[in-house]
Amino acid sequence: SIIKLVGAPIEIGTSEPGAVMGPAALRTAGLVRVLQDLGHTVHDLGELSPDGTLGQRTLSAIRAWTTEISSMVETALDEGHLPVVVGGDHSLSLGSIDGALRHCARTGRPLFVLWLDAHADFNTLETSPSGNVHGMPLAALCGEPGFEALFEAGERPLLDPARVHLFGLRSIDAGERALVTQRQVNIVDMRTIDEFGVVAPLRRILDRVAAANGHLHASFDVDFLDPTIAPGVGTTVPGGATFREAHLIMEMLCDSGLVGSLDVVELNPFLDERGRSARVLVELVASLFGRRIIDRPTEVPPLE
Ligand code: DIR
Ligand code: MN
Ligand code: MN
Ligand code: MN
Repeated sequence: SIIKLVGAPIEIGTSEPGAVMGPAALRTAGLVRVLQDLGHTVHDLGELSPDGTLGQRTLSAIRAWTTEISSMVETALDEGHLPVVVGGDHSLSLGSIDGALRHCARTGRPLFVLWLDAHADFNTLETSPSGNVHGMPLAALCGEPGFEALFEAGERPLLDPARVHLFGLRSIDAGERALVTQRQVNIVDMRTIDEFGVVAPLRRILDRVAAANGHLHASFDVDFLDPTIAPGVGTTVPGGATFREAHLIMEMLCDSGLVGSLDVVELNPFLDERGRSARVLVELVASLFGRRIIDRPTEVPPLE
């Protein structure tokens, strides 16, 4: 399928300026070229810039982004393409997941979300200690009250929290901790990864999505990675995924063939070290889209 790439340079959802430069840094690091070199057709839709949002830091400005990203993603999926939204802060997932939900409501396939992130992003306006919307998108998408201002008026499809899989969690606020438990969000936290590695827990998630013939939306927050390999993000948390763990995850996602839409969010080039994080992200996206060292044999041949 054709990759529909769009930049969403939004930073209204965060208090750390710089995410607005994320899409430009990913392009500079070779994102489009790498995908083309893998044989993909990439339709680069450039950067979104919704009317009336310039300089605005309000919920209604975020709604303008949500609406625009949602319709772009929905249309791309309806046309059989694979939308990739690069940010920009994590509030852009309000739009990408809303669009995927609308598409899935029509096809009847269940939407699953793989949220690769140090954080749960399940705060509400009430539980959030920071007030930053990038820490709230999952709660809003799952229909927690108080988020009406973030979406167009009228009915919208809601995300089922039981189909959300947090992966790599290692920082959670007290209020959202209670909420994710109550809503039965699925969690593979860093302790689980330390005990079992990434393969077994991810395999279970992928098996579940495949068994349900689901659409998998992957949302990759840069802070999922360890700050030593990806310092270019506003909210680093120690103890993140290694390059090899993240790389293996991307290869498994590729092999599964299940990922139908993708976000790459929270890259902050202003905090990066000479483009390091951007380059790491491009490498990881390349693996997700089919770069491999050698083809895997279906069975490992016995040693002589
Ligand atoms: C924190 C940070 N939980 C908040 N969240 C971040 O502000 O709600 N998410 N950085 O990626
Ligand atoms: Mn996040
Ligand atoms: Mn549609
Ligand atoms: Mn995060």
